[in-house]
Amino acid sequence: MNDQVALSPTEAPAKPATRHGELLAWVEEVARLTKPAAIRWCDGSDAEWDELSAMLVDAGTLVKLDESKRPNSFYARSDPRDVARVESRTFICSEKEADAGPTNNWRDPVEMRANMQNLFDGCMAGRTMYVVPYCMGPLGSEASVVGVELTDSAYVVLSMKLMTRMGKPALDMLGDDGFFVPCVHTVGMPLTNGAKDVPWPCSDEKWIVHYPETREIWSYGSGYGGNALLGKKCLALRIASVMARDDGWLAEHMLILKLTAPDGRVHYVAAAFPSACGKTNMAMLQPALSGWKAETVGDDIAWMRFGADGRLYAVNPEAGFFGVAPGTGYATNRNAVETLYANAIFTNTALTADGDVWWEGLTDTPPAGLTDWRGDAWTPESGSPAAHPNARFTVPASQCPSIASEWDNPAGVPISAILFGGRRATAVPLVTEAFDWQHGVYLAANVASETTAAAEAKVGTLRRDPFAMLPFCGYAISDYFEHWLKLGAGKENMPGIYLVNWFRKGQDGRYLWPGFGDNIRVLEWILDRRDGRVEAIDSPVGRLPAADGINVSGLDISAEDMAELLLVDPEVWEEEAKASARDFEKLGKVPAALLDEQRALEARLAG
Ligand code: SAT
Ligand code: MN
Repeated sequence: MNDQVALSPTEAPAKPATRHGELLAWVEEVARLTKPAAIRWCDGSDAEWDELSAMLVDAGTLVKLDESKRPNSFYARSDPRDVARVESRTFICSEKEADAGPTNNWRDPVEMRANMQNLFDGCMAGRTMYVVPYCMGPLGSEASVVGVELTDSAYVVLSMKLMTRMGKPALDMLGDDGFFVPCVHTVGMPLTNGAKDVPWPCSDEKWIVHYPETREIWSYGSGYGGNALLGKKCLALRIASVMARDDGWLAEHMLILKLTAPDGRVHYVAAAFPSACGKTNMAMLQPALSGWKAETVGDDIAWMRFGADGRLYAVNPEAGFFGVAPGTGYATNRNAVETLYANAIFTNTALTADGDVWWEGLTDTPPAGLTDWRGDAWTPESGSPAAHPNARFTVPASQCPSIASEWDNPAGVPISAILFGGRRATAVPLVTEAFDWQHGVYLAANVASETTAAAEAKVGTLRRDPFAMLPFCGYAISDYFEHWLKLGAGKENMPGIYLVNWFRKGQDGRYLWPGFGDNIRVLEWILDRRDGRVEAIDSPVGRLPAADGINVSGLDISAEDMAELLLVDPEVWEEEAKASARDFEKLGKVPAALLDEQRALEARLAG
């Protein structure tokens, strides 16, 4: 058993609680390479959390927040060079370059392995290597996947406890010979020759490396979010998307939401948006229409498989939320704010004078005496935000007031509709229904969004982001389209596919749609469509609500604004169609069915 006592981590016993031969041998092999001062097997216990968090407070990595305001919660300030995912440094090292496709960075796996051997040689010197077993998906479910992350970051260990089913239960599930995804992570700052540690160790050199065929992940140089918490984007999306392709299921960048209509009808929807487009807000929606109830199943990732009834069932593989803090407040997402009452880690928000956290949008006026995410005294006159735009909270999903009782159910929830969206100031209507599955795949393949701060790309430019999976698909995106097409072909019980856009602006630059809780009005239309209760109008780009199709009762919106929200301007769409065709060309190969859809769209626009 893993009976840890409160020793300093360098003294902590390296006693593994498993007889899994392959795991034991791999841990030893990685330790031989990375040369840590100690090895510690993590059990995920509260005692371990207490010990490691106290150690990180001593090291200056964490600040303990005021216990009376936010019990058992911590604040971290990252190195300013380590604040987001690094897509330019993310690699899919499939055996064949074509299998990574033109939208992923590819390197030959043999060369990359040699490179990794060099980089990782001695990279954990002076540090503890933590062995972090974790399970993506409900414990005990056959559909869940166990990963083991070896990391020299205790901040990662604590974050993994919040984000996954971590520690002993995951190790027990693995048994003596179960399958696991090996994940190796280092901050890339060995403590050699008397080097002094810093509060947020990281490296200028960053590598986020995936070997899809052998289902392995190696990550170097970053301590942040999706670069370092390898269960999330690396395993549950990039590696899982490859497993899903091979085994006939879907691993998607989607929230899962349960909706109960005033008459008691229950529907579950999944929705994909590029990072930082309000996914967490929608996952915790507070319906503005009375009588509706919305409950959260997941906010970022959905794994979907066919049930015995031929419907698609979704599970949330995660156990926590890693959400963008700025813009999250009582007005925009009360459920998120209330989830954060305790047991949370905040990274790169601002710190208040009385030991709590603050960020833009939490309250209308900032409290006096803030320290910003860089550690400097901050006032509204400072000229830069107090919280980094990609500041994050990490918190257990179970604390969410809107969590659905079935969120942890291994059977998952049956999906009625799949929504795709992005931030589009122009062109794209509030909601469009796909004519059929194949057309829906075409719509999803053409999702585009104005970029945000979640990745290093320039903020505010339009980027095509098929299925909101561009940074997360572990294989060639055209093969991924093919997988989606095949999966739904000829099946009767598939969910409807919808394109939504909460971000359309008027000529005067104003947002036309209020968004947030009022999005229930669009969801109501979608679910009424699923239940055959409302008509839709054919347009060249898909089926739209009638002019009075969206329930706007109690909403202060003009008929002109509503018309503009649903407008399909043929001239604008001719340009959109051309852009789609150009972007398809960049992919090299595109499934014939999608080229058919492209031609059909052009014909409808011309016709
Ligand atoms: O940093 S993460 O990749 O986990 C968050 C995101 O970009 O959505
Ligand atoms: Mn995401």
